Amino acid sequence: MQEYKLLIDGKWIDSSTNESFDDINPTTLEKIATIQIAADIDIDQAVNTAWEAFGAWSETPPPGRAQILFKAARILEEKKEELAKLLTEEMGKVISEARGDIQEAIDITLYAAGEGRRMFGETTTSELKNKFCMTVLRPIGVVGMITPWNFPMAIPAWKVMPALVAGNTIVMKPASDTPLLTIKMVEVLMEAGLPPGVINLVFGPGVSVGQAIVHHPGIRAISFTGSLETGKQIMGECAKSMKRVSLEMGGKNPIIVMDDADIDLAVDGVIWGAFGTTGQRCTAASKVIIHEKVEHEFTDKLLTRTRTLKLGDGLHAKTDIGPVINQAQLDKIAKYARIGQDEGATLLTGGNIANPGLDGYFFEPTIFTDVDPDMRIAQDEIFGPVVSLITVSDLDEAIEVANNTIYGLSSSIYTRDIASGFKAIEKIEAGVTYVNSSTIGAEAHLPFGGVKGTGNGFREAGPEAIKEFTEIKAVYFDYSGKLQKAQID
Ligand code: UN1
Repeated sequence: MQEYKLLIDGKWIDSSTNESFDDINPTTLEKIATIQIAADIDIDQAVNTAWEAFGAWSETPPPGRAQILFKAARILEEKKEELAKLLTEEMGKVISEARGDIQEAIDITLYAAGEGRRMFGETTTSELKNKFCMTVLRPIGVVGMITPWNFPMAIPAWKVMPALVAGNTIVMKPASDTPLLTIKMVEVLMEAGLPPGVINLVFGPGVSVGQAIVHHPGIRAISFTGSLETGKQIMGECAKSMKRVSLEMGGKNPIIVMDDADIDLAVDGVIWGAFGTTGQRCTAASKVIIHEKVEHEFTDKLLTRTRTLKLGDGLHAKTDIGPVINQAQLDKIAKYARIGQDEGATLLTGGNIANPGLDGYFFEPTIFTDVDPDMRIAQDEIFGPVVSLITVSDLDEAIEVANNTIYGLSSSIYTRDIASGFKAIEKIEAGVTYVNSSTIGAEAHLPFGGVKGTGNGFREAGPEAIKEFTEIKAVYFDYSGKLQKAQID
């Protein structure tokens, strides 16, 4: 079994803690790898190294930086199948979704590489003669990244690729449940020619290693994807040192099914949104809001489809649902299945830990009906295969229920009425709205992120990704040869 050390200055070096943790396959509970835990002193070294690398990297013209990303994308394409298999082994999602995770990383790598020739500022006139004004984008410096386990390669790539093309250097802590795919991605970047020290990898718990990154005075910005609770703590810490912080947190994403919807299509969307990735997406559809006129038809069809879903090893092509990531998540999901029943919702199917003949962490796909919008199962992000059905009598009520959440990431409406579709786009408080499609499936060239408790105004992917990782500088170029005074002359 392989042991992974820390990556500092392009070399794998021993951590100073002499401690490590196991990387476990959630399907079989077999150990995949051992990972060394970083000490504060290692993080200091990683930050110093990243600053040393920053000089030359930030001076490399963006199209040159982009060349490395183009090459990395090609290598990722060649290794896609091998990486997808490893991803399923490490994280548990089914192989088709694991391929999607790698593809999403490839997409953002190519997209960010393209941005290398589009790092546009703006030009404008001055209020004075013989003076020219423009904006230029500058890298921030050393950026700290803390990433989750549910998209082990796509989410690290969403952060790393735009940050690199923008000229930053990086100290990164991937999730302890899934560090291998980040390690593989960084190995690919080095193979493509990324200079030593531009990305440094440290591993270990959020409470020690994550906090050390957040506190470090040498880190200028933090990019975090994870829970709202941790995001709030990080934002509070970053306020103390005035670090820029971009946060991508939870969701309680609604699908509205109107009385004029294509019901079969809506059932497909809910199955995919609620149970895809075993419900472990921040975009998962965990709240379905159904018009009372189609409640019975929709619920019957959803139940029939849900009963056909096969739990098992994600490497088998016939498996629909893989395990959840670890024991703590399994316990949390089981707890919410009990909470739903205690609150008075009707458990239509599921609700139990499952045993498909494997040692891993399996939970039955679970549907609650008769859910009141204020119940905890309709409010809290469960991050598992649990969906709550809520009945409403019109679109206004549906939108009110959709917005009755502290989060605002993704959302969806199934309707054949154009006006209902546009009203949902206008009124749902979310960073993403789908019409006649599920809540999941964001593409690399559109901005991704949310409102309210989901984020703090930043967006990842799309053109916004460059903004997350650059500072904008206003430039005044005076060629008059005399002192000109704005607002006065
Ligand atoms: C996440 O769950 O954190 O739209 C990201 C989607 C994916 C990204 C999800 N493309 O579901």
